[in-house]
Amino acid sequence: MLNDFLDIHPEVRAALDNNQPVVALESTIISHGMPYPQNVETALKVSNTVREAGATPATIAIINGRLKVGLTPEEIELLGKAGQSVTKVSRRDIPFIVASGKHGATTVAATMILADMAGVRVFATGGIGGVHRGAETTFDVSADLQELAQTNVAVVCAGAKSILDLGLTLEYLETHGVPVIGYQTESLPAFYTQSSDFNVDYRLDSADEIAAVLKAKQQLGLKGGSVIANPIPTEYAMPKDVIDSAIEQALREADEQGIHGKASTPFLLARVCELTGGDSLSSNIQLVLNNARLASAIAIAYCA
Ligand code: PSU
Ligand code: MN
Repeated sequence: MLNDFLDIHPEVRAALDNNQPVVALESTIISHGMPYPQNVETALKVSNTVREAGATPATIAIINGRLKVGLTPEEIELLGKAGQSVTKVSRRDIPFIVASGKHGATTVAATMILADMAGVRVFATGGIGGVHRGAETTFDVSADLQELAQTNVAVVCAGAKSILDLGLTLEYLETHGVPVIGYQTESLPAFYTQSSDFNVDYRLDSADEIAAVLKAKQQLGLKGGSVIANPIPTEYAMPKDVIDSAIEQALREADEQGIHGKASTPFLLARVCELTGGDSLSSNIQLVLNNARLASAIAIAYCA
């Protein structure tokens, strides 16, 4: 065992020992990113999608103070049912949840840390945290970005939501040497929509090409992660005006109610979902499944 605090699920352990592809999945998206029961249904569906694509899923969380790489369906249900009452755990929070023996749902940053401890190199999620709009006064920059700067895990996402400042998020990633790869696109996807006003750094059109870049980065000893931005499939994308106005309203309400810190992203996600009458949730579910498929293909190519 690499680490006394770490429990790697036997199925994940076996895959890693045999150089078989593994895809990490996060748990804040379960507890804080979607409502129950869609959160649990989606998490189980994402795991199945990874399996069907030929890789082993490893959902990551903290359960009773143990760092878990690979959850049982019962553990996924527990986190989904508990929802926002589970602690949202980023890098800062990990030792507190371990020391107190509690449960924690891991953000992109914390999931990357645990994946790295276990040796899992590819991770699928919905959206990463980023530089929030208005960050020039609030300083609200997600710890996900700093983690991408230092931890060797590639994150497949659908770009970044426009609750964030996409331009500043790209600038931050550039400064910290984190490449943003567009899968079959030059435009940075904006989560609910396939494109934005910003371009990715590199467009790559196949999982093999992406895996080759990840390998080269690893072999060169360049620390840090990569962002692989995978546009939402056309049929599930949302009309730009509908999603933009819901986001504007959610941002205004967050400001009026003084929502800040770690509560900000979950508040905005939940409000956008309510304001679009659940349409944004269906898009969210589909793009996560789409990311799980691409991440599996990359993990398979990476192991080949
Ligand atoms: N963006 C989403 N869905 C999510 C999150 C972000 O579209 O569920 C979650 C992820 O777990 C991400 C976290 O790591 O929010 C970022 O939170 P913060 O902005 O507080 O760092
Ligand atoms: Mn923040």
